[in-house]
Amino acid sequence: MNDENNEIKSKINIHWFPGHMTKAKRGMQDKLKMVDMVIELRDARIPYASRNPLIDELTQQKPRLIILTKTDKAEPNETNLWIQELQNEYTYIITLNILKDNVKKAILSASKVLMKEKIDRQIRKGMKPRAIRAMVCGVPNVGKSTLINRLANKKATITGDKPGVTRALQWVKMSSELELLDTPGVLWPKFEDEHVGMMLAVTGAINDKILPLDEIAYFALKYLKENYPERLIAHYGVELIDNNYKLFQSFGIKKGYMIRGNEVDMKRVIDTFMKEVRSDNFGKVTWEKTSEMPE
Ligand SMILES: Nc1nc2c(ncn2[C@@H]2O[C@H](COP(=O)(O)OP(=O)(O)OP(=O)(O)O)[C@@H](O)[C@H]2O)c(=O)[nH]1
Ligand SMILES: [Mg+2]
Repeated sequence: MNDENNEIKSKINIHWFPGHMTKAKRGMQDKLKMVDMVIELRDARIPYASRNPLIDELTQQKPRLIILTKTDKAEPNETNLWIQELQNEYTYIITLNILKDNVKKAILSASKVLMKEKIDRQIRKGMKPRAIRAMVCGVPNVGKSTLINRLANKKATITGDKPGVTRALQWVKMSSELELLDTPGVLWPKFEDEHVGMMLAVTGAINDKILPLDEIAYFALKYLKENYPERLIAHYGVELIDNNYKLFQSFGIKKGYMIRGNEVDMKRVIDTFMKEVRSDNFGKVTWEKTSEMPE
């Protein structure tokens, strides 16, 4: 392992399980007794790294719907391969662009399938089926609150394009059929695998304030150069030279990010590059391919 990776690992391990996540974990544990099922969101760009072992551990006993979100930002072919892979493990898994797709229809029909036995039992007893209560969980910034707002047709919870927006658990009623519990995005206290930390950092699930952002940017640049070189060329209009420091400098020159006359403002270059990486400036990018994942 080189020094660069050591640096990233130590910084992530020290700071990345803030107090509100410990509280959230306890809150989720408490509320689990009250919910019928769990809706777990994972990021379609990083389906392996955004699987949260803490959620696996907490929610084992509950029926679980897995949703790969942000499919508009991931490569469709890769997403299909991931679905095939994950179908071996889970009963119900769907993909959603939460901003555009018909989320109501998708969630309601999936929930009814997962809850069928319970609903049938209530009907047999002559009862009107009670609203399904679902806990929505997943890593920070994956789209939990956005999903709930779309289901409720209103801004019932706060959303934002950064991790750690939701701080407390909150019930939101969608209809007489479905009630949802929004939860703060949680990570887990220690990354066993440094690749996972890197993936979560690249896609914006970890607060930048605790990250060595330039290391993350070098990693992202390397991956994009290897996998989507033509998109980088098209976006920046520069030749892709081997030396990544010099390449970042050439991005800065192209964008006119200069300080003190003729020096490139590297901080601005890196910050802008990471913003572009996390939006769709380089097209649809899947950061984890099924073919490269451990068994
Ligand atoms: N492109 C795209 N953006 C999405 C999608 N789902 C959510 N977003 C965006 O992702 C950002 C984070 O959404 P939130 O709903 O706040 O995420 P969260 O999971 O509640 O995050 P925390 O509360 O911080 O854990 C927002 O800017 C959303 O607009 C999606 O399917 N596609
Ligand atoms: Mg939220």
